Amino acid sequence: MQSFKHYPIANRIRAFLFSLVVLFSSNVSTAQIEVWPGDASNNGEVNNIDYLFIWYAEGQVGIPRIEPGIFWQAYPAEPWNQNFPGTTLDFAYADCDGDGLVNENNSDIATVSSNYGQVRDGASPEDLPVGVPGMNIPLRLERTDGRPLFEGDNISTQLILGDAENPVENFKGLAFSLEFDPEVISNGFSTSIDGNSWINQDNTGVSIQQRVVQAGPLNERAMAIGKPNGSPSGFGPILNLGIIIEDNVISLEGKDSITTYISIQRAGLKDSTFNWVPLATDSLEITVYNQNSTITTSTNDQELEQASIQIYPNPSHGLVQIGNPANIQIQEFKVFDAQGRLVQTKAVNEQLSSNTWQLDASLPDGLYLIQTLLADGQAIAHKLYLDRR
Ligand SMILES: [Ca+2]
Ligand SMILES: [Ca+2]
Repeated sequence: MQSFKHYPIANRIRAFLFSLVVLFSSNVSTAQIEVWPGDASNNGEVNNIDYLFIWYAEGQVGIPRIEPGIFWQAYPAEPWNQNFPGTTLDFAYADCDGDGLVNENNSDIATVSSNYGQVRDGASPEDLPVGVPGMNIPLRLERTDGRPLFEGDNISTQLILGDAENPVENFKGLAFSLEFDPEVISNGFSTSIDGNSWINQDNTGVSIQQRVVQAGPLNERAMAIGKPNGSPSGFGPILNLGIIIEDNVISLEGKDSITTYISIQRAGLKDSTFNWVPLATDSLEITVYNQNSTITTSTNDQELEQASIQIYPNPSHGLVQIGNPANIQIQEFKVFDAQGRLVQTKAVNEQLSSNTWQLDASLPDGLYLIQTLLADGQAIAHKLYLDRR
């Protein structure tokens, strides 16, 4: 029975002797370090950038912590004496759970997620280089559908990283935040890796971590995308992002449209040398049209005329109804597509009080401009959204 009590002391003596052996058998310092679980970059805060450090150190093996654990506190640890390239940062910091192995499938990644947003005294934000458009690797969201947007609509987008002029070499990880107005854009983004993307042509898998946090009046979707087991080169789409417009956008009331932006902030790209690569980011502009009002592009002078000539319903299933209570003499209607091409004309030979006509069946769904030419030579314009669904 006595002997059981002695085992822990024997273990401690053994650990002490081991550390003496390590101390005298190598020239490098074995001074203990302090690991704050989740802060793999050891800059004092836990955020999406820490995922990149873990993915980079994937598979590294070192000394397990005497006291493993994942609470937000300092844990003493033996340094592994292997650093991230070009830094004095020990891989031991990336072993968030202290089991002696950096592995995204043990709890190292989960520890970043559970301690996300924690900050300790003396934290200093990562210094991310900012790129110049046309000179550095671009990072932007691009819509894959061109149609006008209304409340409740889904927007299909792709995240584009790199282009032919500025391709990505030896990609290891990307961290960035999407900032958006929560009154217009829902938190419910959907994300999927494009199966044909250059980022997974090596078939070693792509890791994604993301979470939504509030950032003042805006919301922030912090994202991290990494390749723990590969470092592909290429350019173009890497991620499909589905974005949802809120059903009820209060600020749209009484207006024809509002414009909002999804901006890319705090973007950092790591390559296989572990350097930060500058990124040139761009915002995605989104215009949401009001389904309940006539959408016009009028100048002030035209507003009276437009008030007396209505084009409805909007969106239209193909049938255009003309409201003309003041019996203004109309000469002709011209229909232009969103690129400004004339796609249909409709002559009117008599005074029109109320009439209907069909948009050409060949016209695809989308936004059109209906120009009404009056007998007195004036032209007025209405936007009309064609949706045959
Ligand atoms: Ca950190
Ligand atoms: Ca670990």
